[in-house]
Amino acid sequence: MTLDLFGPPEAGIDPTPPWREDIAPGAVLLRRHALAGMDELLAALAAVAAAAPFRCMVTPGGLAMSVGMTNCGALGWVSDCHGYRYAPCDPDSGRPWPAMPPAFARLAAEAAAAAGFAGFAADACLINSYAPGTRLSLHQDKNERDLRQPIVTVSLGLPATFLFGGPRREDRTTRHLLTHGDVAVWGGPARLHFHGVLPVREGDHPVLGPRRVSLTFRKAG
Ligand code: MD6
Ligand code: FE
Repeated sequence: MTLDLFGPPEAGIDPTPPWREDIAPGAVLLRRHALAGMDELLAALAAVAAAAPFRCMVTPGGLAMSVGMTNCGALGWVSDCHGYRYAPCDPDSGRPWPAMPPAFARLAAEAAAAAGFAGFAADACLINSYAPGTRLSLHQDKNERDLRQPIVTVSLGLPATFLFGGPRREDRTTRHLLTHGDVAVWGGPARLHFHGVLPVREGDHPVLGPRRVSLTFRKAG
């Protein structure tokens, strides 16, 4: 018997866990990368959500977003009738956003470095909670000051299909099922690529229950 029975690894995929998949120049999925420190990550997530609860923000057009959001770090992503921006305080409480937990900062820096972006120091972490049926439509992240810094997203809980496109909205997109512990990093030539999340399917995750949670790290200021 030979290892040939299992076939050669697919092009671009290193099958050792955690493994990486290049999805575009400058964009990579670090599969299961967050599993190793998961207990600490989830404890920190619970502490942040207790201090700054998830809420549905309002778009500049006046519609309530379906995804629940909160933040931690020096800056938080907020949306209201005036537009999208980063703000140092939680508009619901008037207090600064909870500090970035060390476990969050470490994971973001380490994942960015693994993707080729050394020295990433996130000052903003947007935390999204997707109930089944909720989605994030195709968009670009372009409110950050230094577009040389990448975006790092950690997926937790229910799986979801991530859409990754190109620099123009009409560019074709590829679909990637993100599951618990997967980390996506995009920057460099992919920094302004359109992306989104298809409606999350019904389910009940053993650790997080009926939802997907994502942590999106940015150097915003
Ligand atoms: C995600 N989130 O939740 C990816 N971008 O998996 C985003 O891409 C995002 O939630 C800009 C503003 C809010 C977001
Ligand atoms: Fe985004």
